[in-house]
This record gives sequence, C-alpha cells and structure tokens, in this order.
Amino acid sequence: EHKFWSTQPVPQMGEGPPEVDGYIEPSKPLEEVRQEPYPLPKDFEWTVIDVNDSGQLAEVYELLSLNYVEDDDATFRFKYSAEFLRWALQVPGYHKEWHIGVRVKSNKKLVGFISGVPMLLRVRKHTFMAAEVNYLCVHKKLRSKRLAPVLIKEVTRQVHLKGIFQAIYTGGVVIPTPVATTHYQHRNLNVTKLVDIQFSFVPRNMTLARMIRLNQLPNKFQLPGMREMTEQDVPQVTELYLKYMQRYGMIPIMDAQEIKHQFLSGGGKADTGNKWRREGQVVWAYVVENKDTHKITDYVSFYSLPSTVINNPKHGVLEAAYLHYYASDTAFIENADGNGTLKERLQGLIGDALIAANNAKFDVFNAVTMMDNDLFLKELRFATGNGFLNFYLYNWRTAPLAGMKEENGVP
Ligand code: YNC
Ligand code: MG
Repeated sequence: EHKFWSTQPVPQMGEGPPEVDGYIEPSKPLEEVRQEPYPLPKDFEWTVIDVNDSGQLAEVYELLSLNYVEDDDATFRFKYSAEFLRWALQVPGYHKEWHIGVRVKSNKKLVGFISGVPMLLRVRKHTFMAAEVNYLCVHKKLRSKRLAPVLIKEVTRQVHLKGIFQAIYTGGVVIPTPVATTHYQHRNLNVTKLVDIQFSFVPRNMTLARMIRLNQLPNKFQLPGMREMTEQDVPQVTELYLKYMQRYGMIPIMDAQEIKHQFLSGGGKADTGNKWRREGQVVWAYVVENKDTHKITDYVSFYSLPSTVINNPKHGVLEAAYLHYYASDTAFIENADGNGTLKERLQGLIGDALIAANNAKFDVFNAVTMMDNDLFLKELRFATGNGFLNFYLYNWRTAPLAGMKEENGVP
C-alpha cells in the first residue's frame, strides 16, 4: 500500500497502541549517519536555501504560492508570505542545512522544497529534541514521480546529522499513522466576501443580512486589561505558557527566547494606516494584565496565513487569521466549578482575539479542534469546515492523543 511509509520508522496502520512509549529505531552515532546526499533523478540537484537571502526566500515563496496545499475542490491555495516563511524557518537555533531545495540542473529553477526546524518536544512524560518538518512541496508538473520520498529522506539525513532522531509533522493526508486528528473550524468575519468567494454559504432559513448581523463584533476589547503584548511581558508569558501547557499530552517546550520569537517577531514595523495591523505583520499577540497586581493572567495570539482564491474575478486573496497559542491562569483556580470558569474566560479571551482580527481586516478566523478549543468554538460561532489536520510523529510510539488533551496533565 504505502511503498515508502512502510519502510519508515513510524507506527504502521493497525498496530494498536504501544505498551510503553518510546522510539522505534535507536539513535545512531554520527559516523553511522549517511554522509552523502541521496541521489536525485539526473536532471535535478540539491540546494540549501539561505532564508536570509531575499532572492532565495522569494523563490520559496513563489514555489509555494503556486504549488502548495489546496483544498479538495481546488478553490483555495495557501499563500504563505515571505515574511511568514522567514519567521517560521528562522526559529532560535535553526539549522540552515534543514532548508532544502531541489533545482532543475539546466536552468536552476526551484521545483521542490522541504524544511525542518528544531524544537524541544514533550510527548506525555518524555521530552526530547525533534525536528518540526513542514512546507514539503513538489512543483505541479513533477508530481507522482516519487520525488517526495527523496526529499523526506534527505531532510531526515540532515536532521540525523545534527544528532536528532525524532520529528513531528502535520498534514491533510492520511498516512501511517496519525497520533492525533483535528478538524478545521472557521469563524466568519467578513461575511459578504466569504459568501462571494463561496467559502461560506447562506443556509436555508437565513438571509445574508441576518448572517452579517449574527457575526457582527464590537470594535473594542471586552476583557478588562486586554492589551497588545510587549517585550516586557516575555518572562511572565513564558511562565504562564509552561504552566498552562501541562494540560496537554504533546507540546513544544519553549524558553523565553522562543516565546519572544513565536509571539513578537515576524514582519515589519511600518504603519499601514490601520492601528490593528503593521506592514507585513505575521503574528498578533495580546495579554491581559491585572490592573492591581500587574500580573499577566492570560494571553492569546494568532497569525496571518492568506490563501489565493483560485479563479475568482472579484477577490484574489482570502485573508485568514489562525489561532496560535493562548493560556489563562483561570485554569489553576482551585475549586473552579468544573471547567465553568475557564470556559467563560476563554470565551472572553478568544472573543477579544476575534475582535482584534476583525479590526485588522481579516476575512475569517480559523482554529482546529484541539487544546481547550471545545470550550469556546460553538459559543463564538465557529463552524466545522471540510479540512482535517492530522498530527504525526516520526520514530516515536505513543497511544493516540485526542486533541492533545486526553490526560489533562502529565502523569
Ligand atoms: C505528505 N503530505 O504517501 P507512500 S504537509 C508525507 N506527507 O508515499 P510522490 C506524503 N508523505 O504512500 P507527489 C505526503 N504527501 O507510497 C504524499 N506523501 O508510502 C507520500 N502537494 O510521493 C505518499 N504539501 O513524490 C507516497 O508524490 C509518496 O509528487 C508519493 O508529492 C507529494 O509539509 C507532495 O500537500 C506532498 O507538493 C510533495 O503532492 C506534493 O504528490 C505536493 O510520488 C501540495 O509521498 C503541497 C502539500 C504537504 C504539506 C508537510 C509535512 C510533510 C511531512 C513529511 C514527512 C516528514 C517525516 C519526518 C522527517 C524527519 C525525520 C527525522 C528525524
Ligand atoms: Mg514526485
């Protein structure tokens, strides 16, 4: 069935949950890692992409904007910005050798890409370095020629050369074997445009006017103390992040430098005339500061990932915001009535993120069914989309995680 994946150290379909968590194949000493690049078909050559070189970054941007992930009906295609790609690929401690391209030998055209970035990953009670692999892309004209397995093997080799033997990745496709499966959820902001581009539909028994009214948002934050995050907040946000994320079974462990990168970098600083959006801004982050104690009690962030609207005469781009990280110290209040208090709090917090995204002129706000999102998705008018997002681990066995949540805390 899976000519490539059946040869890889991943749980095979139908294996069932393991008795104990652990690796599938042991780590190798450096001298046992293959030293030469894997062979490519004769017309192609490997290239290391230098993300600091705006010309090379533009080549990756162009390859992805024309050939990356589309929805099932080929109506929308992800259009990651160059600023986004730089942000995603240049995390603290990144390795330039993990930004791998394939060029046509004759004209040097970039036709393939795959990347990894390092992260400290906790899966249940084990914590280890892993590569987060993403942006696998082969030009449309070169599909089904088994280039993808070569790209995957080459990034694996480069990861091994740094002494790392585990990886995490996501995809819409189902391959052996998801550790978690989540569904996309969409919250309409610009209803008229979403209906125009057939992203959303006016249901029976509903009018466009009523749909617009139901999705209307205030333009001011509702939670007292909500404000944009600044660099001074990084230590407190880091602390809250680590504490809150103990709720889940699979998370990146981040230090202050990584938190700063995830929440406060990406894009330029220049004015756009809209105080809710800076020029080329990639990520938005807000905190709630307690007026009396000046403690940060909550934070929420989202990032910009537009999609090309394929073949629409009126609109070329769908401006989508994606929910990133959030936390609330309400989760630690003792004797809270079940999740009642947290539920209300998250509705307020994510509700304010919707307000920020709407003011920043996003058309839609997306999330997936994981973390504590089930506490607010319905109430905030998110609707289930067609897409899935499956999570995968390479060379690690663990029982499936329902939305990363399962245990609610580390055993
Ligand atoms: C996929 N998305 O099953 P079998 S997500 C993994 N992830 O192998 P060919 C995939 N594997 O089943 P094509 C995959 N898609 O025979 C396909 N495959 O064992 C497998 N699309 O290769 C597939 N980007 O070259 C099959 O297929 C084999 O020409 C077939 O190329 C595939 O970034 C692709 O969706 C995806 O650009 C490049 O369709 C192409 O179709 C394309 O004949 C649009 O390949 C863009 C798109 C994928 C987005 C992503 C995460 C990638 C993770 C890769 C796995 C990483 C493993 C960990 C490595 C480090 C380990 C350490 C340590
Ligand atoms: Mg191919």
